[in-house]
Amino acid sequence: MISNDPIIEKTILFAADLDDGQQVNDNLDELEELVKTAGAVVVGRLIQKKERIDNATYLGSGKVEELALLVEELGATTIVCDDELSPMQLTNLGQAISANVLDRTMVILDIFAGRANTREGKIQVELAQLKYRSSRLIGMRSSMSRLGGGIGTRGPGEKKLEIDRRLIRDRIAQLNRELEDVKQHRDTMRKQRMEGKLPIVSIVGYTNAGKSTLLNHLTDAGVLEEDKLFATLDPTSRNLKLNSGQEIIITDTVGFIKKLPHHLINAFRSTLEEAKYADVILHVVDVSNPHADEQILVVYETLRSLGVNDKPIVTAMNKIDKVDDIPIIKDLSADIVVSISAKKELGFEHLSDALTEIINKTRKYIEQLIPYTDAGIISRIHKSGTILEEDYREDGIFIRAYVDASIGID
Ligand SMILES: Nc1nc2c(ncn2[C@@H]2O[C@H](COP(=O)(O)OP(=O)(O)OP(=O)(O)O)[C@@H](O)[C@H]2O)c(=O)[nH]1
Ligand SMILES: [Mg+2]
Repeated sequence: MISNDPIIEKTILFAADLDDGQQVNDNLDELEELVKTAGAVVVGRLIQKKERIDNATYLGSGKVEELALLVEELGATTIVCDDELSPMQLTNLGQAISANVLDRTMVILDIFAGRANTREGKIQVELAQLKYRSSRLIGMRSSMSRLGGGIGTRGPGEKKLEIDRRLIRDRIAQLNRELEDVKQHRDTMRKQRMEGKLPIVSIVGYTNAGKSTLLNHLTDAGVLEEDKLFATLDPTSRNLKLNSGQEIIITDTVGFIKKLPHHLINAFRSTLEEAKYADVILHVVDVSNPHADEQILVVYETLRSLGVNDKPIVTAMNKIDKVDDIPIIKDLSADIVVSISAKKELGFEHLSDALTEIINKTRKYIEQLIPYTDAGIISRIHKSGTILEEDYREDGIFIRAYVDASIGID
């Protein structure tokens, strides 16, 4: 796999503040978490209030000089921009400042590259990296020819870029073919899961909200949970029996974040779309995070952009053990909201009841006597339904239950 270039060490974060309601300092807090997760330290920040982004250098020329001085003063080796930089901005900043120039997307790609475990995850990350890189190469080429390229760069430089681009194109094609293979395998598994008729609950939420912790404490999934962003990349599914006896399949997958790079969304589409095949969305929110409200919005925006609409939603306000008073956080899209602590296993009963209630809404209610000869139906009701009452009588079993609409009884 092509590594995402430089090793990040001492970094300075920078961003333009366009006064457009974006909380730039908060965004930089999050960028700092990302940079730390990628294994580097942040030694400084620089924010410029601006009306608009400078096409050539992102910051204005005075600020670029200031940043160059800051880099020297603090001995920084890398600068990271909170927004995606264009190829021209990358080149120009790289020339003006003696440090590696990165942007938020590159940092996220770098984290993903370090986290991918499965074949699918690895292919997806490499694809995203290559696509990001090839768009930079193409841009770099045009900006270079505009500049005339300088002595010695133009001829061989262009040729090398041509070769790079062809290699990248070939590799992208090969990866796409491999991904197609893996996807088919996954589609088959998904189909089997859906044919199993067990309701599928998909855990979604902002990165670090506690999704994997919840899955681990509900089942014994053994998914990596860490106080780092994007601890989980690969989807994990487990069977879980709710208090009502109802069995479900519950899935944990990659978390969402503000400004999730679109190359990553495209490459990870099949993973992110896991929620599309769910009967119920379980939305985990970290109530101890001061930006919980905004994170909720980001989650719903991302779900919408993935085409996940109109699913019943249970929201679990998580980490209540970490706060003295549970803050008032509204999730207007949720059908049911419960408060939990995944880590301390608080509120699990309410969560289980909420899931049962929601699942039952997607099912039909039956109240009837089923002859013993219909053993197939009886066992399917046991497996996938919620039984409210069961009475073994002479001529059959009298059952009151919620069952999947496709079970052949009226
Ligand atoms: N105090 C407290 N900490 C929690 C709780 N739930 C999760 N955490 C912590 O929050 C951090 C993130 O948890 P994860 O389960 O890895 O979060 P995630 O949503 O899976 O994150 P990504 O996979 O990175 O998207 C870990 O350090 C957990 O121990 C909770 O209920 N209370
Ligand atoms: Mg996780």
